[in-house]
Amino acid sequence: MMPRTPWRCFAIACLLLVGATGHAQTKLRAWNIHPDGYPVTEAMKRFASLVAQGTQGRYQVEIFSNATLGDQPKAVQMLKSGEIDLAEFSSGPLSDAAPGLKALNLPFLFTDSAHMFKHLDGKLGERFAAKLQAAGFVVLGWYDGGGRSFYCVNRPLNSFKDLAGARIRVQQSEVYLEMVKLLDATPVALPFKEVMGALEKGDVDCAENNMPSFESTGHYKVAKSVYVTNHVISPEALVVSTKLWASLSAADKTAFSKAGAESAALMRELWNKRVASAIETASKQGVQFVRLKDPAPMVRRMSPLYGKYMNDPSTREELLSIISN
Ligand code: BDP
Repeated sequence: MMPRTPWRCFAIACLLLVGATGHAQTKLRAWNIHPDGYPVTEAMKRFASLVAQGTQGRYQVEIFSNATLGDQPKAVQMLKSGEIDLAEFSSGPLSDAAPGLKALNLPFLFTDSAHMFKHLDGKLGERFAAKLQAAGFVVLGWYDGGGRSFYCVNRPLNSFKDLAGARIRVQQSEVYLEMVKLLDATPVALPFKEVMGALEKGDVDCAENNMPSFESTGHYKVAKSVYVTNHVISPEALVVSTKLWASLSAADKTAFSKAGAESAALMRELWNKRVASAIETASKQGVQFVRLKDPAPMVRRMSPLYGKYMNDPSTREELLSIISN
């Protein structure tokens, strides 16, 4: 009988593993910025279990939540280069890697999430997905980033003019930086996880986000005035790297796509409940919500942005089809 050298033991272990499942297992690394219980995280968990089911356990998705693998702009680059396999991104930072997506960040473009999904679930979504694929990202589901609003520490907000002179945290994303400048305020691009500290220390006066993030980050504990502008109805996307996608068989691609679509449906359902509970939590803690009644003056203030992106050949066509529908 042959002696059991270490390499032989290893080879036998591999054979046993493959024998037990019928095939080898591939582990995939998924990046996520949100905590447990957040709609994005829960939908990604559903995606992971559907992928495992649909590929008979050959693909196992491990979710790294809370941006433990790095902040969003860094993760966008990591996914593009295939260093991570999967992620859920906001269209803000994603548009820096795929400039055609900048159209989606324009203020007051969509009236609400239903209007946004009418486009993203149709032809326009396919066009954006093609642009993303050319940049290294394969879209498996459009998630809801809801309406984003401004909120400040020690600064009552009754009009967008009250934001003038404030230092406002934004995502690292061109349109967001330009939008805040047009409000006569100073944009400060900071990673999501650093915003709470910056608000507490007074490094920034204000920030802007959707209500679930306003609540999950604890920003509502220090920023007590919210101006409900819903200035950007922001899409988010569950994406895999083109490198991973190219390595999948046709049947596995179908399993991944199905899992993506189902996870997006779950996400959107959880989202609406979370918006309501976030507003309730913040209200109970004394947060004052003032609604923007007439968006027209703020829209007029943003007009240089519309001019710029209508003249940009990478965003013009998409903008035209959203505006005309
Ligand atoms: C949240 C998005 C997340 C962004 C974050 C931000 O879900 O992807 O990173 O806003 O403002 O709503 O950075």
